[in-house]
Amino acid sequence: MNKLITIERHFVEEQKRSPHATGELTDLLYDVAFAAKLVRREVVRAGLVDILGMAGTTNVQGEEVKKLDLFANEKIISAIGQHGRFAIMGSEENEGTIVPPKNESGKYVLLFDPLDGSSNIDVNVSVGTIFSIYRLTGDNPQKADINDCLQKGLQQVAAGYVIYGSSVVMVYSSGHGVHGFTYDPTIGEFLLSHENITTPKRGKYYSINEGSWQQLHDPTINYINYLKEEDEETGRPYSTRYIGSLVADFHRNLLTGGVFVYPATKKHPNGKLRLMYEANPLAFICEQAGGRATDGKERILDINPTELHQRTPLYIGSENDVRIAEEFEQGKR
Ligand code: AHM
Ligand code: MG
Repeated sequence: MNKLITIERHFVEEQKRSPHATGELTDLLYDVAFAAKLVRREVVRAGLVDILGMAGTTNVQGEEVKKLDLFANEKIISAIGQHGRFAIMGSEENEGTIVPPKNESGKYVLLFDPLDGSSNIDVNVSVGTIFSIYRLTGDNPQKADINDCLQKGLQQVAAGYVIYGSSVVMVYSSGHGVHGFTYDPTIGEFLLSHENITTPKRGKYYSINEGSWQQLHDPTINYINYLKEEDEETGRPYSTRYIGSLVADFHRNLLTGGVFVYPATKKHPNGKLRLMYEANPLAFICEQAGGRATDGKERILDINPTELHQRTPLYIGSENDVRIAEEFEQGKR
């Protein structure tokens, strides 16, 4: 029988690999996994919304039913905030930063997208939580402010995501490879299912919202047309796969190889996706798995952020595919 390794055990083993580790990162990753279980509990009941009550109404217990993304946001803030391990947090659902009640000892920053893929929430299609962890820039948690949140992606100490799909999977990296855990609801544990994920150098899928074709700039159009050309040697044409939940599209491409593109468009000059909540954490994971992530000109992890909710164009996935996308974007092809 295969050895069962829980996520907690894995965090502890990872910690032993860093001689100066204090165990704090292990604790806060465990907090994130715990919060994911709370969100999962609600997501799997989403189909019961007709019985339990629509968002904005009152359910049979007389409680107000919350929209799932707002529910996830509140759960994560309260589950994670209560231990005081994070001095400051930022969520895609909150305009400003969040200071947890017990912030006297936390040395870390948490940025997260509580439930990504909002258009898929009500139709039983996979959605996800994305998170990103940084160290405070100073050593006084009481002085933590927005500048602690506005660090380059390269400064992340850990990042990951949870997919609520046909099974629930948590993928994370603390800088020593990428590892995936599948939730076993019968024992309430995330179990190691994907150790040391590496992404193929070249993929077979491309993921873009082609409905916005008229809004695309020429370099992007040329790149997508290139992926559709027939060429046996380079494995083209690629197949299209687009779920519309970034986490799910990214996860599939990570495992099978491929490129996800949300470019700058005529309507959205900076793209749609958020640098701090979506692009940076996934870029960290992707690079750790041997992939690449860019805005077309600059490596995502090198971008100097200026705003919490800053948007960025995103090309992410298999190294060779992203390199070719960059060549198109930079007019080299
Ligand atoms: P959200 O944070 O409101 O859910 O938006 C982000 C989502 C991503 O999950 C997905 O990749 C993208 O929006 C899809 O956008 P579009 O509908 O424009 O293709
Ligand atoms: Mg999102």
